[in-house]
Amino acid sequence: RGTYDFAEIQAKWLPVWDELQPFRAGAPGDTRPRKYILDMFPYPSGDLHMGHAEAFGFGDIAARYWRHQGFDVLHPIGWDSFGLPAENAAIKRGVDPREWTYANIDQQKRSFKQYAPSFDWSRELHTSDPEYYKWNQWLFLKLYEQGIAYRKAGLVNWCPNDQTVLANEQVVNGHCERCGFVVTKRALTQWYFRVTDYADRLLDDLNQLEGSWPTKVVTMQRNWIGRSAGADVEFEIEGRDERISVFTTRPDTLYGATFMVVAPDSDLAAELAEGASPEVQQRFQDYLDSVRVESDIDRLSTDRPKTGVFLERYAVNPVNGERIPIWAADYVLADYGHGAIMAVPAHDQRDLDFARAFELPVRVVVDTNAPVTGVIPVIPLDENGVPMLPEDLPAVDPASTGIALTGDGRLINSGPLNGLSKSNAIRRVIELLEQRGLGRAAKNFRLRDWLISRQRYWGTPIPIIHCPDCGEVPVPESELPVRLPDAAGLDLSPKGSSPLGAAEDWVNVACPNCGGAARRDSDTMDTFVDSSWYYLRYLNPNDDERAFEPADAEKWAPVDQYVGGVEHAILHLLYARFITKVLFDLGYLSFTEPFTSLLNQGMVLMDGSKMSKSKGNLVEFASELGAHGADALRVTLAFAGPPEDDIDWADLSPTGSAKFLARAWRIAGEVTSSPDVEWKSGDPALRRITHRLLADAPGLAEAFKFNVIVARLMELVNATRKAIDSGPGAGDAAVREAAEVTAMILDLFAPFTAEDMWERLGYEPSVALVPWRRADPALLVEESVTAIVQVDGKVRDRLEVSPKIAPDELEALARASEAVVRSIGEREIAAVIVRAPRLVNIATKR
Ligand code: ANZ
Ligand code: ZN
Repeated sequence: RGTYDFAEIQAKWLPVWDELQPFRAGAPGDTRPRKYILDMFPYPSGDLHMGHAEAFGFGDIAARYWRHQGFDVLHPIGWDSFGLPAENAAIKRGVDPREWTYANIDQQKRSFKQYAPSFDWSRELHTSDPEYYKWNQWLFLKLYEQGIAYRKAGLVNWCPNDQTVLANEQVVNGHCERCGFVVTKRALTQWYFRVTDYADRLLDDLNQLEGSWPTKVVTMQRNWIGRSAGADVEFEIEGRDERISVFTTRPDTLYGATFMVVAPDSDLAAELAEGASPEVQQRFQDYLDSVRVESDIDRLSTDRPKTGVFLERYAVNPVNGERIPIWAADYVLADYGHGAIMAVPAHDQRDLDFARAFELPVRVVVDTNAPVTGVIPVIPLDENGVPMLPEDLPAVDPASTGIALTGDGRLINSGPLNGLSKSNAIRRVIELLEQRGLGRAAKNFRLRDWLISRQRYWGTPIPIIHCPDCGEVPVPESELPVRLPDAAGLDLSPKGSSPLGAAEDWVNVACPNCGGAARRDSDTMDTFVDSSWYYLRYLNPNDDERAFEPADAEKWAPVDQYVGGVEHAILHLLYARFITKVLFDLGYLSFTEPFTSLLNQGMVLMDGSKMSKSKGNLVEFASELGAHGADALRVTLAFAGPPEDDIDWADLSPTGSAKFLARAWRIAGEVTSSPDVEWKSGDPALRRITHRLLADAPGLAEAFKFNVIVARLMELVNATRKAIDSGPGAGDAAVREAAEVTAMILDLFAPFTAEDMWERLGYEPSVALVPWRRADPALLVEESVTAIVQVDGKVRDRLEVSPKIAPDELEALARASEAVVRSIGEREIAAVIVRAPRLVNIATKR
């Protein structure tokens, strides 16, 4: 019988799988329906860690499950191998980023081979291969043709430590996502993708994903895109020909606008300041210098003292002709809305803080004490606890309380709007503004265009040539890829301009247009460009004619199940959704969302905190793999809890999992019946457990309740053990059936053990391709017990009932029994005693 030795089993089956290639997808002529199961590809920094083990374990459960359900499953793997960390590590260690990266890939690959997710290795890709990044460049050119890729000068987020620009998405609470340094602003000409053109669609299409994506992720995307509805209102400016537009979500409060604020770092502020006195101009300049180094988060914070400069200019309120002062203040951002606001201090907290700091007038225009239909007003109580009448309510004066009135109510001090509720007033004032050509309904997004230029070496070169005569000239498609020059001889240390600029042989080229001396764009692309479409490249990663074949996309995409970390809830997923929509618009795809269903795995913690080298609590994947084997690790991670939850490695027991696997494996070796045994002859009790698992596991797997399936497998293995030791014995057909089903389902979690069990049960590899056994409905009905019905102490009937039957239900059945009715005849029933589920005793009057 042997003893269970995971190392031996691993060594035995790896070469067999390499030979058989059971996980190769898309064989010609394969008529099975298709599924695309994708894990977010790893970043090759160091070896795999427990987080990878968990995430890729879950992805593999899904892939294996769908194969058993009869699908041709595409489950590929590749490496997100460009990017800053490789470059920084390379700088630190003085090695070539390419060598460092590919050495890490080799190591991760070796670990993956041991861990054995059911990848189709023939589709492996690396984004840092010219064969891959050529198509990033192709994509860039497509976007450029469409005007979706464009260059503009502007203030960009700048990390002074990494010496590179950052996308808004890479600035976390004002700090660099990667190194934690405070992000500042810098004026640079950069490449952008016009993701804002897609803002409405990116938002609206989230509705389709609701229910199949985690709610949290959908909400985070919604907030990030941040659509708000309101109005643009135009203000005349004294001494200026053109009006100034402001965006407001509360046009109903227009009569309460008592001043205007412009962003100090906007062109508008600079222009308005020009007309001011020299002292004010100086004050403005000083203020601007201080604002430039502030983060947006700080600027928008409500609990900071308000600062600003009066520009000695006035605007005219379009509805009442009132003259209002114009200030420059940092709490208004240059790149949101129009970079200017109408300030309504009575009803906006930041405006109120500002008005109180600079003694500007506060005018209440919404009576928030007045009841509004559909809104239940909170009626304040007086000191005796008696509800106060509206006329007794204390006057709420934001100027003295310092609390802005942001709620609903009835409009006051607002001419034609008086008496209207907030929403009606918004509608009415927009009508009035539209009639007079002074404004219109408008919406705004928090989302900004995607800044994709990076001043770093290890990325995809931007395929543009700058010619002194022709300007920006795209590299002709036939000349792609623009290969990254060797790092040797280049100074990779961050300095604010791309290291590629110093690669003289590379950067100096003839203009494709006029042949004159020109220079290549020396920036590289944000690596999120690489990952925005990689799911399409897996369809044929060796295609050197095109990025992907639309017919393949039609066959396989969108991805049916995407698995990865919640840290990608915004950036990567938003960009992939965006690029998918662009490719749809260009006619390459027939769908608009890349990932139909998303699973975010939780984190693997150690003693309650995130594992990290610095905390010294890193559980090394390689050593765990060596100690317990792939199967025990995978079972442990799957059994630890719902996949979405964080798990603490310290609480888990890979040795417990190994014991369970050994028990299952031994059973397969003890079965004495042959594969052609008659299933029906087997022990019904054990068969019921087996078939209930067969019936329940699909629903559990599709709801990601993997831990429940493992628990049920443990139950089945225990029941099988019992049947062998103290039941019908190892030769019973039900024992064989249970062992076969155990092997088939165990393949989701412990592929090596499952394959070995399968062989011990007398079959050829691979268990991974065994079609799901159908549960026999006859074995799914609940067990029944026999209830005895007595009339006056004599047994009159026997009923087959559920062991869980309720007493009144049992009584009703007993009273309805023909034999019982006959025996009672004309007599009257005196009493009924029910002992569910076994006995009903009916006594009659005699
Ligand atoms: C007047 C007003 C009255 C406002 C009121 C609010 C309440 P969201 O929802 O985030 O879109 N705003 C507009 N542009 C701004 C900018 N560039 N920087 C900072 N704030 C700006 O917010 C829209 C509201 O934020 C706008 O509506 C405007 O203030 C302010 F009782 O206008 B509101
Ligand atoms: Zn030229």
